[in-house]
Amino acid sequence: MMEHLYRQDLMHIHGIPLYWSFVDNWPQVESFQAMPGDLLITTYPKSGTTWISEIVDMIYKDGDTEKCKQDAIFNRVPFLEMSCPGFPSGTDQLAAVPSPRIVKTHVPVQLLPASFLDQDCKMIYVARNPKDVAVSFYHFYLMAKMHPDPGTWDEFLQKFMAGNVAYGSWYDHVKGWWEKAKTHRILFLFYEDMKEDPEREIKKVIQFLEKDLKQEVVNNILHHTSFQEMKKNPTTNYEMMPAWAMDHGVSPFMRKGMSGDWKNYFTVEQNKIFDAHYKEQMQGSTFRCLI
Ligand code: A3P
Ligand code: EST
Repeated sequence: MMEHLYRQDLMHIHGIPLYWSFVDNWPQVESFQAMPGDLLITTYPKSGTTWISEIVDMIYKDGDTEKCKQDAIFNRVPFLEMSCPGFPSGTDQLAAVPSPRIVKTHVPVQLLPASFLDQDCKMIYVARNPKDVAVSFYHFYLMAKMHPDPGTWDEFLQKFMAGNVAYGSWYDHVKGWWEKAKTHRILFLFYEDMKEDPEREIKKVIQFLEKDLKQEVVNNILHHTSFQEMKKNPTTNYEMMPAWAMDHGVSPFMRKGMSGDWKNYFTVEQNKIFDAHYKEQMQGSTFRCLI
């Protein structure tokens, strides 16, 4: 029934490859009016967006699991640039949410609606090892048929390195946001740090949001936002999305949730080429992450 939406080529919005269905609503994205109390969660896709979203929403709700379970994560934290037949647009969803809102976006920094900067909104960026991002993105392409056909893993990896995937170059994305974080209120986090010591990273978020939560509440947030819990929670695992949009039988949204899964996909040769390309792309930047 919705097959006509599937597997079409990406379009370009200000030079960035994006889903064709996002194009029509772009004027609403550009003119989006952020409010001073809005918090922006900004990531390159597959970097832990859903994870940090659930953590932040739990902090906003003082660790009340029941309140969080009242609605799907994609409604509690609307996706700014989302637009697709059969769904409310992100901008329409946000218009109905009372302040203080939590907003999700994947846009590269140069496409960020100006109002977020004008209002000096707080933002949280999460970066992840690009090798794991590529593997996760490949599986997302397979299960969410709005994406073009990814081809073989090797073909997809080449597209990823060339920035010929949704949201464009991972390298440009992290470099752009890394620079922005030097002058704006942006908490810059890493997926691998969150895996290594989630309590430490959650406490950073609590401090950044100027909240004061009891250790007992922190423990509850830790438990509720663990991969195992989020995988079985229908409000966080995306199983509330219609099956035509996401086929969890092909690959579940909550796939593995680990650091270093790339080692199961990259050949020795692919890894060598990737490392050389990474070095070339990231030279001149002070950004560092695990690869
Ligand atoms: P994998 O495909 O490697 O498993 P995003 O939310 O940005 O789309 O990112 C999705 C990735 O984050 C998936 O990675 C998913 O499994 C992982 N993820 C989601 N929740 C997580 C959690 N609580 N802990 C660790 N990883 C999580
Ligand atoms: C893209 C990135 C992301 O982090 C989350 C989502 C959730 C909603 C997805 C969208 C996406 C990609 C395009 C869709 C959309 C639901 C319908 C549309 O087909 C899969």
